[in-house]
Amino acid sequence: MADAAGQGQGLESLSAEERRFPPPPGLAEHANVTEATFEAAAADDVAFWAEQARRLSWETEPTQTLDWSDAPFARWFADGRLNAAYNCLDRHVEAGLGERVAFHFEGEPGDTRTITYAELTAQVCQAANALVELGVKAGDRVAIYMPMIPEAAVAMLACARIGAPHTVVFGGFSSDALATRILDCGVEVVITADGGYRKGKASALKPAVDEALERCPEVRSVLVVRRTEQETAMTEGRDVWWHDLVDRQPTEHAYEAFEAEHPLYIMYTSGSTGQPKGIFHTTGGYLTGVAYTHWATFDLKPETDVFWTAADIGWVTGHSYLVYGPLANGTTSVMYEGTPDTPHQGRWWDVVDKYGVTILYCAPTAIRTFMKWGAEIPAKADLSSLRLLGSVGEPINPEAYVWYREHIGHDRTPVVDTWWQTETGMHMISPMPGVAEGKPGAAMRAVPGVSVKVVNDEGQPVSDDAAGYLVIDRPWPAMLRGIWGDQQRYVDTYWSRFPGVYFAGDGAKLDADGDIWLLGRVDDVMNVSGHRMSTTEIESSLVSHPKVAEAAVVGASDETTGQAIVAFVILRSEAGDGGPDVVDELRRHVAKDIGAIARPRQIMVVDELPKTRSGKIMRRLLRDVAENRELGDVTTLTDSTVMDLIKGNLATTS
Ligand code: 6R9
Repeated sequence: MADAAGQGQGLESLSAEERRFPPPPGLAEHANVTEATFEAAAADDVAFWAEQARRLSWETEPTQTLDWSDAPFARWFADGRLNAAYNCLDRHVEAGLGERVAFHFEGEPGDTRTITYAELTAQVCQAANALVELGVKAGDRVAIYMPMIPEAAVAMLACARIGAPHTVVFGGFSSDALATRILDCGVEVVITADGGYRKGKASALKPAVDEALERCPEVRSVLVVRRTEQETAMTEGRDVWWHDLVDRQPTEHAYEAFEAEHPLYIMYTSGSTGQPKGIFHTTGGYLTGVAYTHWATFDLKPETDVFWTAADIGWVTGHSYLVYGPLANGTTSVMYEGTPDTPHQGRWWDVVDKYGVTILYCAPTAIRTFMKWGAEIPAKADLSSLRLLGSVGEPINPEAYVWYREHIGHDRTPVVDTWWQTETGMHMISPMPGVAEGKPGAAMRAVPGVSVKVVNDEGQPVSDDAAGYLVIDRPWPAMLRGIWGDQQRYVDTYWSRFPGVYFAGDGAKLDADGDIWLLGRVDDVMNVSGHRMSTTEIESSLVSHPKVAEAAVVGASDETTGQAIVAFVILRSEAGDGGPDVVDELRRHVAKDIGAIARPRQIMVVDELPKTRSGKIMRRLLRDVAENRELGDVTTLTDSTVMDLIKGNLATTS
């Protein structure tokens, strides 16, 4: 377990954390979730979820709740039928909420759009009709590669409406990453844009699609939103402008209800091996899980709250808490296109002020960046509308938690640290703001209806204050239904380490109150700015460069990004010393191959890598080097002088 503690926060510093923040009285009094909720859920979790499913509008009400007879393949609400887009849109309009704002969109250059539920419904119907015209049928997969603009959400919901599972590929990923995903799930239609705005500039997206499609002959149509109006090459017979095709469609579309287990989307995520995994989610259970947790964790009051998830739609957080959860609950949300420091470092706080944001949900890496920029920046804006703050994506260090609460929440707002994964689909561990006495750095306890444990190597529950592995020992409605095209890998990855329970890949510990503290990944997955990156995937990319013989990648702790990518490479002998620019060349190669977020912070050229006798690279030692620490135990190395060599090497190259 040394690795579990090493990747996250030190156990000692956590145990010393004694600050406590009880819920503000007003919030506790009207809280959506109380102790009684936990008791009811614990008494009968299946009945609890059956009740939560009633938040949705079903064409055919389910009579079955959970079928776990073919574990670990779950079926939830299997005989129920529903349409996800209807649940997010039309039903609110039918209930008289058509004029409620669904999205306040803020573009990076300052352009804005206010979209009501009635307008969003009409736009989604038009896009659904357009997809039908392109020949998309229920069950066909559609890739979405878009900037953060309303059409991204419209595209997702249009797919959901016609039962075509979408796979959203983060716009920061490379053409190669896009091609791999298109090929893996057999996409025939891609929705994209000419470009988006980032850091004050129009940044093109369409050329990456063109490049990807050279490898994907099965793709027959590309639907292109005009956002930046930059020069864009269009391939005759394949590419069509959104405004040409979608805008002329009728604003009504008769939806069909699908089985609860109909696939809703596929989201690729890094695992501990090179190949990204296509995590797939289905309709009824997922929507139940995200609608419930969005309401419970954020103590949502949809009539009055203005909710802002400051995450990209290309990640699961954007799926569950920017699109499906908030819209299922009839929430008013903010969607922001750009970076936090464009045109100035106070942009987020201006957005909060302008729209009266009441709940802000973002990643610790953003909070640490704001800390670095200084508290005087948020102090200039009026943040008095905020009543609740959320954190997601990586462990939040106590200092960042307290700074967030103090300088953004002005000591009035609870902070909810939500632990979950692409695979879990919904929040799994989080304080419930009306009952929890917040502890900086702790994700606290499982949300109502969810059951987690911390176990040792043998799968036995650990005693208080000991570190172990986080497992989930009961199925939950928004759980992944598998890995697209590779169900054996699903069983092997998640259900084999500890038989019968779901292994999350995270280290955790329980404190004396039974509260859970997350300690970071225990596998070869790094967490860079809240994004999951696989060490193996980056190693493979480096090794694919003709000058590289061998590579080892580690996540070194980084003050801002949580972890940073540090690579050690051995060059091929024919490459000589690689030339003066070899490091730059390799960094660019990885960025091109996977995406800019995968570009290593540092690459060190070495002659040897530390390996165990069984040939496993000892990343722990490399992490020591990357973090400038004294070396840990080197006795399992084949050759213990290797580390001296590496350190000698670095002394001469740095
Ligand atoms: C939602 C999301 C999942 C991994 C997960 C864990 C880390 C997420 C966390 C957290 C500590 C939290 N993680 N939330 N660690 N505290 N509140 O981030 O999904 O991209 O799949 O990443 O992120 O290591 O296993 P995903």
